[in-house]
Amino acid sequence: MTTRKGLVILVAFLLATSMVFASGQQEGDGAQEVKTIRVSHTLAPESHYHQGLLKWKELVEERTDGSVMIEVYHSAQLGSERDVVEGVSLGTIEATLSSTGPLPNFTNAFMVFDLPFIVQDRQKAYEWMDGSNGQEILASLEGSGIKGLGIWENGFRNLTNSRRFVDSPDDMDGLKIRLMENPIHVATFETLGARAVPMPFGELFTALQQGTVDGQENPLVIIETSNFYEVQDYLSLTGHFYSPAVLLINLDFWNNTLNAEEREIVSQAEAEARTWQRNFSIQGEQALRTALREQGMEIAEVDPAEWFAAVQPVYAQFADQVDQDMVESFVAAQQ
Ligand code: EAX
Repeated sequence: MTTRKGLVILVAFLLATSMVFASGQQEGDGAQEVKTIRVSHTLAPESHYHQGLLKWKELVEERTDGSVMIEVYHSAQLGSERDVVEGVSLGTIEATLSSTGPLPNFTNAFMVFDLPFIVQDRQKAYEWMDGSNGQEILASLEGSGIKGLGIWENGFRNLTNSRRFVDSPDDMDGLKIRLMENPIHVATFETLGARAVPMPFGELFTALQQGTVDGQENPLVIIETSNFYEVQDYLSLTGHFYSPAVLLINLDFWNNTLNAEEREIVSQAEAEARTWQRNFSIQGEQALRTALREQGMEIAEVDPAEWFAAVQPVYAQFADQVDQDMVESFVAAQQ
């Protein structure tokens, strides 16, 4: 109740400020026009998403002398990933950093990343994502009114649950696992024998706490910063999906509100913040294992080859929806 009320007040406030901003623009009083990028994400302020976006904000505001300002909204304050990506497409919000979870609603191009165990060498995967293939995948959103700025990191996803120590795929049988609302993710867990429950991230902590689901899967940084260890005793280091985080901005805002010089600065800052964010993410990993163990989680190291073998059918299942040339290219780039 209170959160919903808070959200209504926040939305009203945002509408009011954008109206003031719009009328200021119309008056053309000669004052420097400030362009604001509101960027939304679902994670906690301590997360790699938030810290990376703060880096982007710092670089952009400094280099544009404050003519472009970035406001970062965390913890799904402005909505779920699905709603906010839709908002960026419509232009009701300027930008978001989102997982690939909701992107199949717009384009099949990102589904290559959703395949289990597709990333085997993270550094080589970064190079591929930053190169022409990544650009082509990002450009597939333009028909939906979205400019993809770059592919950041969510991370390797690991399984947690409250019921039992899960070491091999056989242990999955019947576990109710929350997944992103993504067809490949759902199919992968069904293949493993789990009961897949797609759900927005914002509802997940409560669902775990109330036992609506037994488990979930996310990178360690999220398991830690979203306090999932409080309601999940078992962690399996499956690393079954590599989850990119895609920085998206409304295409019309990009083309028509920002000028060429600002676009250049915003892009350059994006590339630097992306590298910074990936490093931040990698550097945190070892400490996160220790921290989660200290919080009482029992950790299964698992044999990734055994899990990879168990989910093979998913590749055939989605062969006609995922661009096979992209899959081959991505795999070959990591040899
Ligand atoms: O993008 O929904 C999820 O589990 C995602 O990992 C999270 O929202 C960050």
